Amino acid sequence: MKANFSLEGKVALVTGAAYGIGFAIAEALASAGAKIAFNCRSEHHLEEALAEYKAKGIEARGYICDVTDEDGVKAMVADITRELGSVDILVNNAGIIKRIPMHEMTTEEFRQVIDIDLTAAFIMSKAVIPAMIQKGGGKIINICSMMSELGRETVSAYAAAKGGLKMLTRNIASEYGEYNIQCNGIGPGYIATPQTAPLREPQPDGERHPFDKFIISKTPAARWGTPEDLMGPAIFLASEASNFINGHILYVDGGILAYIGKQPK
Ligand code: NAP
Ligand code: GCO
Repeated sequence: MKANFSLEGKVALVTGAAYGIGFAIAEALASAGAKIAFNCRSEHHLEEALAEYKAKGIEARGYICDVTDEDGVKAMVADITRELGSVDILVNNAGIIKRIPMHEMTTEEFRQVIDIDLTAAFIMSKAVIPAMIQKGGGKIINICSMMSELGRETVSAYAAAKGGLKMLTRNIASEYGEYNIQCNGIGPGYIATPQTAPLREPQPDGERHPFDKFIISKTPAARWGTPEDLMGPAIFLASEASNFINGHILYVDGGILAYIGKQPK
């Protein structure tokens, strides 16, 4: 038996794929043969992304839809089903972070992060699971984080959401595995995207940002990841090659979680 990585004939919906990790994952799934749908909130981001997909020879369908808006999500999934076919592969990628010390964070700010990074994966998955059951299977990939396993100062809401997303992943796998639905997570390490740009901003004296140096020293690969580092893992978890993998979080972190760190000089 040969491993089958082809996504020919599949419809993939990648949330928040206007740029960053989502864009690279959508590009990867398209390269394996999938038809691509994506969403984001800003019209400006949507237009730019559509032009970028086109420049890469990808005919992606883009939708303005906030993943926390359940009615909007249902309408988008209905449009995709009508225009491309029912969703075979859902990638819950849309996410935000707020870096605020926990004792200074408002409850509203905490809830906003939980809404986008955790509750939306529930809303999105709910919207596609019935059609997957009817069709005889499907793939859901949740974009988790180092913060599904680790904490650090200022990211309490994000870590709570991404830890929750890891467990939602395991629960979807548990609840729908019998319908041939595989739900797995990808846990990216520190990836150079707009979300992490403030952590890489050079200092006024031209020195690298202290967090930038810290991450390089914490990563055995000794570099930041790129969105392209997530392409192969996404194709694998979206394809038949991973049909007996369910409820797993695949960390793509250059070795961060394996490493105790360098001793101080
Ligand atoms: P990013 O550069 O900030 O991109 C986020 C994308 O999500 C954009 O397309 C954005 O477009 C969209 N988006 C945000 N909120 C949305 C909402 N409510 N509804 C619909 N779309 C929304 O982020 P990234 O670094 O690529 O991260 C993508 C995912 O990977 C996130 O879940 C993030 O937590 C996770 N992650 C990132 C890293 C990292 O180091 N970068 C590491 C681990 C995990 P609009 O603004 O137009 O909506
Ligand atoms: C932070 C970062 C992280 C990354 C990523 C790590 O402030 O620590 O933004 O949380 O984005 O999720 O895997």
